[in-house]
Amino acid sequence: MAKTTVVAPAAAKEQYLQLHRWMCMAKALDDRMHMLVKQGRAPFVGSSRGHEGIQVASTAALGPDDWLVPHYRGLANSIVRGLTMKEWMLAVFAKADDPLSAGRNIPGGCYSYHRLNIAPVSQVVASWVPKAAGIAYAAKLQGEGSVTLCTFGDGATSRGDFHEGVNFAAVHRLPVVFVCENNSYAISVPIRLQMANPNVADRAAGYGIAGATVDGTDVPACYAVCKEAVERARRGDGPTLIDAKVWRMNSHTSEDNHVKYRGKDEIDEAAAHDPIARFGAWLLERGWLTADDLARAQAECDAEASDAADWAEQQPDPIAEDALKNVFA
Ligand SMILES: Cc1ncc(C[n+]2csc(CCOP(=O)(O)OP(=O)(O)O)c2C)c(N)n1
Repeated sequence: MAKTTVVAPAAAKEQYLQLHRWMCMAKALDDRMHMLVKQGRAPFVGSSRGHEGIQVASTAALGPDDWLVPHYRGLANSIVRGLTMKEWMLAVFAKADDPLSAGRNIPGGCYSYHRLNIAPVSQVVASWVPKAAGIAYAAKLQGEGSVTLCTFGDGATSRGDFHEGVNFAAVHRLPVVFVCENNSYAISVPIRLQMANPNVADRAAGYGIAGATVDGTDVPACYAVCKEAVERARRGDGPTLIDAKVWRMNSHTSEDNHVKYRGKDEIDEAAAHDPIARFGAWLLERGWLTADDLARAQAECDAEASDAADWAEQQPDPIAEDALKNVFA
């Protein structure tokens, strides 16, 4: 079963265009969800705007049998693995056929998707880091050859789970790539109150593993760094800790209002670091897309997201009798 589309090393034109398309899909879903929340039709959105560059690049560096353990902000990661807009919208509307959590969890908050080797997204910050190490450990013991990609925010690196997971992976030279999507906020807590050294990858030396810092809005740079890390993991040379600097363009979630703790200048600056605009300009410079192509790509994705939402909203709700299904205690 094909689990994902793989972008080969030294990605060529068509592969870069595919990365751009995935970013547009993520933006389209994100924008549509914000609209649905405002209309009272959807409950919640934890936006991935600003993170799409590192998300598509890191996930595209994986192979079809590799594993993705993303954080709750990882919509673009899941899209690269093969999540469709309709599937995402089934989850947004908590429908019976939602393949992510059968309508049980907030959109994007907690889910897994076995068909796409995505397991498991959790709201408990950093709890998935030891799980990613465990998946990689199992793969190593079973001689499977798969690599696990684990993503999290800068705030997650302050938790004990982060240390335990990365240290275990380092000691056992596990095939795992840790990507910190460093947006310099944990909800309203700025990075200066989380760590005295804002460069998360500097900690790699302390664990005895490889580390790399990359501009997370620079898609080709992210792809190169992540591809190298995946290859390192696959040949048995252990984990890599990547610090990808990004800008969170929206509030933490739709339950938050960043105007209360970020100045206007900073919010404007975050908007100026849109990885989709940056990557679009890069494609334009190469003559691989025209301005019209860029606008059309986004418009097509926006229309697909709108159709997916309208379709999903009409699908059947879960039945009451199923409320306790798969609840063990
Ligand atoms: C163990 C735990 N503590 C607190 C929270 C509340 N919480 C949810 S998201 C979040 C911020 C995490 O920030 P970061 O890891 O930087 O990721 P970001 O959301 O910025 O992408 C917090 C504190 C939680 N979900 N789990």
